[in-house]
Order: sequence, then structure tokens, then C-alpha cells
Amino acid sequence: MRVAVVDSHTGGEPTRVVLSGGPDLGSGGMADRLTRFRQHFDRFRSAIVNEPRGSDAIVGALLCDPPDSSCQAGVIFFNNVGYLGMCGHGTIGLVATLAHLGSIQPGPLRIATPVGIVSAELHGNGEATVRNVPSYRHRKDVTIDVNGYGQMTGDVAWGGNWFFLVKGKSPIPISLANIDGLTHLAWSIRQALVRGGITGAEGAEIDHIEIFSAASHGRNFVLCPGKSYDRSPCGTGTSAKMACLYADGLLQPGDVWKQESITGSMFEGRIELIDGQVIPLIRGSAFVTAQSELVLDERDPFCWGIPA
Ligand code: PYC
Repeated sequence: MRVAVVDSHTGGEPTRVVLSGGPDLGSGGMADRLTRFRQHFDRFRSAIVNEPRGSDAIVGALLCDPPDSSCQAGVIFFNNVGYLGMCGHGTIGLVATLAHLGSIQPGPLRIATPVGIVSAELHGNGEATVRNVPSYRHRKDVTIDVNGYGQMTGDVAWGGNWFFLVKGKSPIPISLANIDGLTHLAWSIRQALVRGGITGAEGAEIDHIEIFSAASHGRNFVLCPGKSYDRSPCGTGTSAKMACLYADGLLQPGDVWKQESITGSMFEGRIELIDGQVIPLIRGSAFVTAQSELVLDERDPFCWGIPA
């Protein structure tokens, strides 16, 4: 099997867009196609993003025919352990990929994801703005008992994925030198959420943890579902953060929120209010790093990747 891909990174976080050679998920809505992907083709997900072809940091993006004529593309994002509802850095990576291929020119486009339609705009300087799905705070000031760290308080919010956003200043400085400690802390928080039965809406698992350097500064550490950290400022995490800031009266439409990753990369965020809903806009840039063909040889014992 041969799979055509384009690799890029957005603020350091890699995206691998699958252009062709992926599974046929049929027509219909993106949520139904995601269900088919998960049920029948999960080994393809693992082959594309897990070692030996990938790494725990890579987010895959299966480019699909759009489900309706209002969209230019459909996409399903996936990682080393499963699937993402939306992915901000991945959408910016997808826009950069389409521009690299000459498939789009500066201007707007609409992209269908399993959690709703997002729009994006390619700017003349190569940057992209993503207009994300409506984002909101689900629970405020939830206190949990974190093994080895004591009580910690945070908000539960939706930004296209579920986040627990720790309140106040991180007990461990947000610096690349502290990745191991921050990963341990965030993973312990995730376990505490499970123990405490704290979920997103309708019992959804909270699989992203966001920790900040200070209450009023956007430098953050985000732990992704498969235990790798986001090298980018995290687009859905920036959306969840801005929804919480808005709910606290600390961000208004037109204000700029700068969210910085642990690697120093930056997203510029804004919100719009439509029918009382917070619509996040995230601006950033991505760079293409490779255009290649992956080979999947069934004789290879690791053809389908090493499970994370
Ligand atoms: O940018 O939304 C994002 C994201 C989610 C997981 C990794 N990046």
C-alpha cells in the first residue's frame, strides 16, 4: 500500500495530512465517517502516526471529500491513541499543506470536521486563521485531589476537544527543561479527574490538560491524550481558554489573547459572539517539512505501527 502524505509543523507541533491511499469511509457526515474509521480501519491510523513511521507527537489528518457543497474539504484528525474532534494546529497545517500543493489561494475556505464545520482563511503572508467550533466553559472551579500534588482547582471547557484548565500558576515552571515533571503532573491530574468522576458534557472523557505559567499569561503546557505534550500553543486549548476568560469577564470580542507554547511558539486568539456563543479565531503559521509516500508492506511485522 502506498499512502501520499504531506508533513508540516505548526509552532513545532507536527501534522501529517493523508492525501491519498487512505481508507474509503464512504459518504455522509464526518462524525459517521469517524465511526467507520475507528471501527474498521483503526490499524491505518496507527500505521500513519505511530513508530516506526511516526511519533507520539504527530497528529494525522485524513483529507476527505467534503460532506456537502458548502465545504471545500472534510478532515478527520487522529493521534497515537485515537481520534480528535478538532485540531487547531492541525487545521493550520492543513491550510499550509493545501497552499503548498497549489490547491488554494489566499482567502477563506470551509472545512467539515466530526464536531462541526470550521472555517479557515489563508492570509497573503502564509499565516492562517481558523474559526473554530463554538466553545464554552462546562464547569467552573472544580477541585480535585492530585496524587503527590494535593488539591488543585480548574475549569472544564470545550474548544473542539475537552480540557481541564488548571487555575493559577503552575507549581512547576513552564519550561522545556521541565517536560518530564510537567508530564507527570498533567498525567496525575488526568488520573485524578477519572477517579473523581469529573467529565465533560454527557460523560465525555477529559483528555487534554492545560497548565499555565500565570493566571494572566498565556504561556502554557498542554498534555495530549496519548501522553505527549503539544509543541504548539494548542488551537483547541486556546479556544477553551478564551471561553473561560470570556465567562469570567476577562476577554471581550475584539480583545487579543496571545497563547504561547512551551516551545515559545505563539497563537493570536480572538473571539466573536454569535447568538450568545463564543466563536474562537486562532491565527498562526505552519511550514511544510516533507512531501512523501509512505509504504505499508504487510510482510513487515511493524507495518501497522507500534501501539502507543
Ligand atoms: O492545536 O488543537 C490543537 C491540538 C490538539 C491536540 C494537539 N494540538
